[in-house]
Amino acid sequence: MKTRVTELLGIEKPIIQGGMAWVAESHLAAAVSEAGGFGIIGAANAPADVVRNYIREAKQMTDKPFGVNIMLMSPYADDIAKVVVEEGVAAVTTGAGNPEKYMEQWKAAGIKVIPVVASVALAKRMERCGADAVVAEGTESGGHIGQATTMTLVPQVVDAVKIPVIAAGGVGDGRGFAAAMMLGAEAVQMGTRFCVSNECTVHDKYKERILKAKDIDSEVTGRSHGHPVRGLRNKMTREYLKMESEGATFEELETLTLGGLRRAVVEGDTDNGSVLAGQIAGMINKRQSCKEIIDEVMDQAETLLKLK
Ligand code: TUI
Repeated sequence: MKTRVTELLGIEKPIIQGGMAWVAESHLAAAVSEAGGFGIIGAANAPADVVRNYIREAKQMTDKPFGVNIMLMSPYADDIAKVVVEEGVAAVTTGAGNPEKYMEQWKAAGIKVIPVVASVALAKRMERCGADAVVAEGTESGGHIGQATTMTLVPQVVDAVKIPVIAAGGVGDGRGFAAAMMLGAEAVQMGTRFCVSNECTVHDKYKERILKAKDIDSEVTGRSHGHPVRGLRNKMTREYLKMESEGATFEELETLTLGGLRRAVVEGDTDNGSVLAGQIAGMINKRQSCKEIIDEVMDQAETLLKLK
């Protein structure tokens, strides 16, 4: 299937892997790119040299293009903005902020720039600054989220900009893919489904938690301090929400979550750690390779869209 996004990124299938913090490292990104999609290394809060190593590792594992997601709240964002230029990555996606100040240097280096947006306003602004495409990410997503749903956000962003739109949030199979195309998207970004892939290096207990999750098992913490984050309900989210409802300060809440994602991803502590995942987790119930996932999604979508 060819779209402006497959052309832009030089990929076969219009499926992009979300730049999940702590989860999206070199093995996952390389496997998704090898399978014909677009793999992304999630820089999250990692220092620049760690990200540089991930990029070099991924280059050893695939000759296909891949990208880096820069989480703009990271204290290392400025350094990582330079690393992607030095290492010549094909594309950068950004999250949790406005990447305007970096756009000129990335464009000058020939890097495709694809900001992740949660609003029409930011999408329009990114287009004006020279973005090549945007990911319109609905509130169904895991991790740091905006307010609008994918169903409402994607068509509004499609109407507001001329650049291609990639739909994210709640897409986990060929039906979600086909629906996104109907809304005007030219690719999808999936995170949670790739998180349980064989090539994903997260702790097995993290994968098990996603595989066992039901439709309404996710919870949003952090709304009171303006950084809402979606993850699967556990001891930590219950405690967090209780403290939040009792008016706990940002600092008090931070102590509860500090290092929480590492605790879940690396140590497999899915009770006290942050098991970030999207609402689609309820539908994700099998382990597969990235190639199997991409082939299955495309096959199902092409049948539904009557392309074959
Ligand atoms: O960034 C994401 N998802 C993420 S980042 C992340 S790391 C983290 N962990 C714990 C707490 C906070 C972050 C985990 N998941 N998705 C893209 C996204 N961007 N979602 C929402 C936004 C966003 C929100 C506000 C983008 C821009 C924005 O305002 C910018 C502006 O200046 O208007």
